[in-house]
Amino acid sequence: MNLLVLHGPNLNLLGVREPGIYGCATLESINSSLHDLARELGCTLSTFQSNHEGVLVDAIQSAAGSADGILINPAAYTHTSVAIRDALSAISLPTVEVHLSNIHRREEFRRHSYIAPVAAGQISGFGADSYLLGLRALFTLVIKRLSEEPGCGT
Ligand code: CA2
Repeated sequence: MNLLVLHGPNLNLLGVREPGIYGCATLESINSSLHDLARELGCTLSTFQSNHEGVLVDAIQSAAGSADGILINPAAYTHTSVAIRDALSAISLPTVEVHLSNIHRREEFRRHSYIAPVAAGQISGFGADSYLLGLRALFTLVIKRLSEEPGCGT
């Protein structure tokens, strides 16, 4: 199983600015913990960060042929991007949305996610652990999907 982790804009600044909201973990340390967990679960993982909407759309489209599921923190694009939502909807791979902060406890504009309706679920508010919980959720989802495929025993 090959899973893709996508990080949206400004998440490259993690651990450098605003530790009060987003914690002290850097993007590198989050990716490293995700790789450790993937090894434990027995799957492979690719991680990618971009500050650009179209680049994230390209990465999602490319995942159609190479990944079994997507873990995504769309960051600010969560609240604005029909393009990312449409890309996820088009490829229809199992997707889990994660956020470091609890987006429902913050400003009103963060409560709406364009991504949530095309994701299997959303994990929000557990800091860097949101990613690890999200990876476990995605892994379980993909295992279930693969075992439900016709010709696989059902
Ligand atoms: O809580 C999350 O994970 C967010 O996706 C983070 C986004 C925010 O727009 C979403 O509403 C919730 C912002 C990511 C910006 O990351 C920074 C990290 C360090 C310093 C400044 C920004």
